Amino acid sequence: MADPVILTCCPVGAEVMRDQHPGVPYTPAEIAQASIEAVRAGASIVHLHVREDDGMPSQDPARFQETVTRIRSEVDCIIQISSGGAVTATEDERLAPLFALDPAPEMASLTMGTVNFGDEVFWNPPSLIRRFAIEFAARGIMPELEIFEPGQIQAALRLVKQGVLRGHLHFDFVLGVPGASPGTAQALLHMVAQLPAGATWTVAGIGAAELSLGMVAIALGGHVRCGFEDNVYYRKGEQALSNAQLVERMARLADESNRGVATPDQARALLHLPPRVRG
Ligand code: KMH
Ligand code: ZN
Repeated sequence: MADPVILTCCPVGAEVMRDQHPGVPYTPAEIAQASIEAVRAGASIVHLHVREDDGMPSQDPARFQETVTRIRSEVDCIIQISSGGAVTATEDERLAPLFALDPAPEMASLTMGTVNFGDEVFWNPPSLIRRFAIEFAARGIMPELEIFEPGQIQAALRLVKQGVLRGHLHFDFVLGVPGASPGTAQALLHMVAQLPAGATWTVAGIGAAELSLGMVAIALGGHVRCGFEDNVYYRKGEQALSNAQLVERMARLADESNRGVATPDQARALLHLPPRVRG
């Protein structure tokens, strides 16, 4: 039987605002509550961004700390801090929560290259990636290698060859960002085919691709990310009730496909993380 599906919930990103969905969580309490509900619905990883109270994107370590502490007080899950932040964040701002969080998080995202991001540019030159990878390793933080374009897989494999990235490799294919790789099965298959043996992967489809690529990933043996960072719709024209509702649907699909969902400890084992609870 195939491995259980690791569901990641991304309850809020840096872009989607309340004018697009009134339930987008902004405060640490709101983001923590959405995360807790998502974990109870089957997510074993929470990919975390924070906002200011007015919804502006933030990398404020204190807001991350409060959010993580609130989540930890209710549920066990793997916390994955965003080191991507918003396109406007500086390198130091993006790293700040990783330096400050106590204990260090188990995971953080690490994007493997610069990519067009709608009308913006998400800036990730090789020097930034290398610096982030070294800082992660120094703190025992496992990177989720975020891939927006196929060449970024080669950038990751180059860092493996150079010894900068070590240990188990876990990729996240973010597909369907306007102006970047499309949210299609063909794009996903093209990327999965380039992974080295033993690597694990997740797909984060943007908008309607969250559901379609989630189903493809479940069928292929991959893992799935869903949540308001990527998509606020349950179906065309109908907003999702909550992040948890999106996770619940993916958990049902994983069950129907005879894979089921991974518990946090099963996810740790599949990702070669130590079997322990940290921040
Ligand atoms: N908000 C995007 C510019 C990540 O979390 O690492 C970057 C992003 C990636 O969301
Ligand atoms: Zn993110």
